Amino acid sequence: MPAMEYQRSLAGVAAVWIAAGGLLGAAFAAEVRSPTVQVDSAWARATVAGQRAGGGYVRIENRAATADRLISARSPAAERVEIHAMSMDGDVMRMRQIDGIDLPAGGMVELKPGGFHLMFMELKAPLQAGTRFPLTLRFEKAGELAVTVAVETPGAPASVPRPDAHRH
Ligand SMILES: [Cu+2]
Repeated sequence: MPAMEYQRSLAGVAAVWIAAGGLLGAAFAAEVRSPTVQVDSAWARATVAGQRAGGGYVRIENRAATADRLISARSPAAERVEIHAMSMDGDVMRMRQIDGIDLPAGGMVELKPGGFHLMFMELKAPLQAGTRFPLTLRFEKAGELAVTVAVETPGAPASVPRPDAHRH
C-alpha cells in the first residue's frame, strides 16, 4: 500500500521537524533566560566500553555585574552530572565532588582537565569521538542554559590527570 507508506513517511518527517523545532525553541528560551552567562568550548572526553564516568569541560563567562554560581548540570547522556574539583592529596592528585563553582562578576572560569570539571556519571552509552550531546547547566542567578557538548578523542589535550587519580 504505497499511499499508506507515503503517509507514514510524511508523519515521520513532521515528527522530526517538530522535535527539531522544540530543541531549537528550548535552546533559544534558555539563552533568553540567561543573557548574563555565556558558555563556550563545551567538550567531553571520549570513553571506552565499560567506562561508567566521563569528564566534561566548558568555559563559562559571567557578563553580569554581580557574582553567580554554577550549581548543577544534567544531560540525557548520563544518569547524573556531578561538579568535581581536583586537589592534591600528598603528591597524588584526586578529584572530589563539590556543590558548585563561583563565577565572579565579569569573570571567566574554565573547567578543564586537571581542574574543575563536570563528571558524567553512569553513562548510558560510551561517549564516541566526533559525536555531540546536549547538556543543561543551572546557575544560581542566571537560571538554566542549554549547550551542546562535542566529544573528543581521549588524551588529545595536555595536562590530563593520571587514571588512578579518578576514583569514583
Ligand atoms: Cu571527576
